[in-house]
Amino acid sequence: MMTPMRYVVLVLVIIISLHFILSFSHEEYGRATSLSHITEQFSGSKPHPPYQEGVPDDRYVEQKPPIQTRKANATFVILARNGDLNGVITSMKQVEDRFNKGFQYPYVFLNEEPFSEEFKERISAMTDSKVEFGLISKDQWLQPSWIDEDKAAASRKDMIDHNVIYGGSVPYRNMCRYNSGFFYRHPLLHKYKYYWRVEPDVTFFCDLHYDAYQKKVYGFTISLYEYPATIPTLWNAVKEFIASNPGLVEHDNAMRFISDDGGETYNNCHFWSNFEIGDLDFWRGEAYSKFFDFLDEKGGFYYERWGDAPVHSIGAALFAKKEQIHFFNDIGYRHNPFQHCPQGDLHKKGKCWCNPKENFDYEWYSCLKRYDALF
Ligand SMILES: Nc1nc2c(ncn2[C@@H]2O[C@H](COP(=O)(O)OP(=O)(O)OP(=O)(O)O)[C@@H](O)[C@H]2O)c(=O)[nH]1
Ligand SMILES: [Mg+2]
Repeated sequence: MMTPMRYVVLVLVIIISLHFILSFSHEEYGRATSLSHITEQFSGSKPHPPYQEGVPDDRYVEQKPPIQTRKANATFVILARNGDLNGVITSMKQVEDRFNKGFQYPYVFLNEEPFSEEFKERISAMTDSKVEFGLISKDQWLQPSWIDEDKAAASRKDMIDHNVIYGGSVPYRNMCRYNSGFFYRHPLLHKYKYYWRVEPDVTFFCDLHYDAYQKKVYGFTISLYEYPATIPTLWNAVKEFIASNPGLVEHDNAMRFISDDGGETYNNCHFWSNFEIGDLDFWRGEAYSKFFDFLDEKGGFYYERWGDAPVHSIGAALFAKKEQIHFFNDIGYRHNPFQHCPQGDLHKKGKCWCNPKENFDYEWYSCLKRYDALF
């Protein structure tokens, strides 16, 4: 004879068994009777659309390790303001996807103001590589006190009157001087030998599956003419420096890239420095260090508007061997308004998405023909 208690237990066992069977065989029933769902019902929180549960972990493919091991002691360098964040992210995402996923070279960000938490968080979330954020000391960034401000202000006004691009800007001049003579001395860069400079809002068109740090002194993708109005006395200063330091000039140099008359005049050709892959030790070396100090003492970064592109280019052309200056023909690159788009097999090899017809290399304003003529 079954006691009433036994009936109760039996019924309970049947109900619980049915519950488990239905939970496993009917997804909807399982979800509706799950503890979390019941808790949600009691706590008043709403059910959510299925996509909010995300993709199950087991559907993710394991991340591949870097396809190449890093060969160089190198880093990316990005000088930027907090306000440049979106443009920096645009550039950096492409650097990661086109190249750095396979290498995981680190990044150094530099700014004369502290980077905001938002900047640091959004940048760090973009890469598995090490990222460091550095502060630039004011004495390396700001217009030096020995600059005659009245003279500098008069020059700025004159450039505004003549519509010289960035002619009225002191911060732009600070940036050009810092890039010319200080970035490679920042403590965060001491440990590195090579760097790749990246600017906000640039485009990288092609996949690059080899290590771009090639132990050259200076690499470029676009070369063009400088606005003469920004550098009226730069070449005189360069000639003065050469005359008093003949031993520092490399014998097998690239003078013919920057001068068409054996050094008498500057032809205004320069490598466009918003893209650079270069050797930090070259800038830190005796020849370029003395060259920069000499130019800096002339005050032309403020009395005129000397850019880091002509200053770097003249330095590389004079103090490096011409073979140490490398044209990255396979790096499809755009910084408005110019782009280098690889041609033919290189375009195919890099799976480039730029239109090969839009290529600055041999436009009238490009200096590539002068680089070609060096060899
Ligand atoms: N921290 C900091 N970075 C700056 C400042 N001005 C420019 N930069 C950075 O220096 C680099 C060059 O500045 P750009 O404004 O791009 O100069 P540009 O390439 O000659 O001119 P655009 O044609 O406007 O791009 C970029 O990486 C900028 O983010 C500044 O005042 N502070
Ligand atoms: Mg720029």
